[in-house]
Amino acid sequence: MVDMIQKILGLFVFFSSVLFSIAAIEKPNVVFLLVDDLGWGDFGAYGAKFYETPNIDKLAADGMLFTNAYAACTVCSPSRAAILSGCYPARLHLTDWIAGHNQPKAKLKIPDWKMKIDHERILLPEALKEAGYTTGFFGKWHLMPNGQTDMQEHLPTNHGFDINIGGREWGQPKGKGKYFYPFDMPGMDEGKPGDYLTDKLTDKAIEFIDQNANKKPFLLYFSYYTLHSPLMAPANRVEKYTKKAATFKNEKNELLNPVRAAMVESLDLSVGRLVEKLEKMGIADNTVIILTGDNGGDHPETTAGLREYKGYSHEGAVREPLIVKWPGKIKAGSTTDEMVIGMDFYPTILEFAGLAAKPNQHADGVSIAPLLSGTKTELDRDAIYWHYPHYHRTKPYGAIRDGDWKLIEFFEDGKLELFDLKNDPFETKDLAESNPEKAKQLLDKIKVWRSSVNAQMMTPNPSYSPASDNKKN
Ligand SMILES: [Ca+2]
Repeated sequence: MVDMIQKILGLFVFFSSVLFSIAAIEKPNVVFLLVDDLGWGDFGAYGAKFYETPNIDKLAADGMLFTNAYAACTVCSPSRAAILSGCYPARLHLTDWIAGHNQPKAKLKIPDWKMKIDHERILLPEALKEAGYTTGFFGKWHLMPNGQTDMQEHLPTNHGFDINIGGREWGQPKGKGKYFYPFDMPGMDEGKPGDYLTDKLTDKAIEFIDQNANKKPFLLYFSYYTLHSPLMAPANRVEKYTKKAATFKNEKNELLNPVRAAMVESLDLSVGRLVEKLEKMGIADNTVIILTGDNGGDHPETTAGLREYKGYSHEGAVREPLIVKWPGKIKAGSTTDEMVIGMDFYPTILEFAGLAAKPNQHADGVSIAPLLSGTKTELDRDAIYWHYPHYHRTKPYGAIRDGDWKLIEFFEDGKLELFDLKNDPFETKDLAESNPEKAKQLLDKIKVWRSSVNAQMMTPNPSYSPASDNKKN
């Protein structure tokens, strides 16, 4: 009898573990790593020689590296909103960094845009939470209507995250010590002078993995404050790069800033610690890691030669590193040139978790899961778009990338720039005049798209003062 009970119990444990592992396979953990102001040339895997990123390079060697991954905007908030909502910033009417720029004398008036994501939108963490995930947010949020009465209704915990460590209205660390303790951020009170923000957020993320590894599947959304200004890093890490810069042969015109290099190294150490933790907990094989950035590096020498950088209208502002690792599911060391964009993560992650989309979820993304699994080499999409009805370093503009072609339309004067990115990746030859048919075809497509997402347009500014045109935007 005892034997029988033991056998039944044994069978029960066996089947439970089978069921558990099936459930675990069906719904992987997701570690989404979003780096702030990440240049296309900032990682070794993307050609950096001055910056050292062994852990990130290992991630690429173990997973898939994308050469045509894009942010949905050239600045922080819209790009972040696109990832979380799966919608173009133009559709959300959230088209500039919060709280944005105001140019009262400029030629065009900016639309009445939103400094928040509407609660009717079901965001990625909400969709995953409903499907049984535990959702943790760490780091920079920057999606709250700064100074408005409903600001506190738009914290990460109001948009589907179970916990929020570090997220508030800020677009950069603004606590007393900025990147060093004291941080003045939610859940970040403990510490001592000298503690470094990237390291401390990583401690918190590792605690989260500890607490959740053997429970429900989890979404760990780690939105690094780094590499945004102000550039600050621990002295010992800076010293290494100060020495390196003294003798470095800068053949590729990299930014030899030892502090920024130390920030990149701190990021790399963080990624290494997270990967190690997943392995230690025995959940690495059931965890997808996605690493990308929210917009281009904040310096022309961070883009591996791509034209311009954060806040501008060319490739250096929006092309991002993207690495995805899922052992056993994604071929190690694979690469793809297929173009992907921020909105794609939402449907991709839903597909990983075996979830179908519901109303009010993502509207503009395409799942890149078939690229990652190797079942397809091309996505069923011909073009991606940008819409920036604001003044920044750039004049207001819209853009399309359609295959190898890229068209930029500047709203003030209708000027068009056309580039063949395959033959001219650094956008040096404007072909708009020599190929007006292609320019017109792409402009027509932009107009149709703008209408389809109900994009807000600029209007003539009655207070326009031509003298203001010479001012730096
Ligand atoms: Ca940013």
